[in-house]
Amino acid sequence: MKITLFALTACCCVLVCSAAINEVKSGGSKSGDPKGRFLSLPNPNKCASRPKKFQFKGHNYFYSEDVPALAGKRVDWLEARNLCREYCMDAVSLETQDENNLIFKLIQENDVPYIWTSGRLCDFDGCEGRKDLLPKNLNGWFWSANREKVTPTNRNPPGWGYNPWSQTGHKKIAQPDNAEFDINQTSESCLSVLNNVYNDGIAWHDVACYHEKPFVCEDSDELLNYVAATNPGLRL
Ligand SMILES: [Ca+2]
Repeated sequence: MKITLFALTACCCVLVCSAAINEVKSGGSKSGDPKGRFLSLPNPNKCASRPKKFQFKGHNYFYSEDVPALAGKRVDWLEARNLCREYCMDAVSLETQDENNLIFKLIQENDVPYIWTSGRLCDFDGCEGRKDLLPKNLNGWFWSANREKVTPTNRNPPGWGYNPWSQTGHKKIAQPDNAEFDINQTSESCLSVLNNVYNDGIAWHDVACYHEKPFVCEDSDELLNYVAATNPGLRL
């Protein structure tokens, strides 16, 4: 069974294993993952019993602290994705204002300090030469769970009444500001929602991917379809 996985730059249709590995090989080695790790494959039994803490538009979600197996875990960005992916989910992608509001509400009501999302800066192998991604701080962001582009960071996304990126941060300028690069040359390539860390309310920030945070997982259509097709009769 084949499913489709797109690198942001190249459209390829290959077996899920090799696609997942290729994606991380291209995205991993020079993308702030010095450990050279790969994306995890889904575990069919975990997919079937995945936590379904809340739903939105046909997708299930959970906050890692609400799941006994994950409570207390603070992990880097790739590990957050991988822990979600074992459940046929991925770190959350916030493509619409309604979905973003839902996650902001979860953060507010549970006094969550910050979470990882699937948001990623396309600054790894395969991203160079893409004029449409320049300048990177405005046009280089995408949701890695589904490769959908993020609206240019200095604009309200279409249909939104606000810009979800914080207008301040470490350098007292609008996000993304790649602030850590000035401190230790580590790029802020991953998208976190922070809860009032800079007295700025709940808002998006670019953050270096090695920081350890809790996370929100969201159903991955791609992984659910793959596991459904390769495990006939499994109830997902
Ligand atoms: Ca930042």
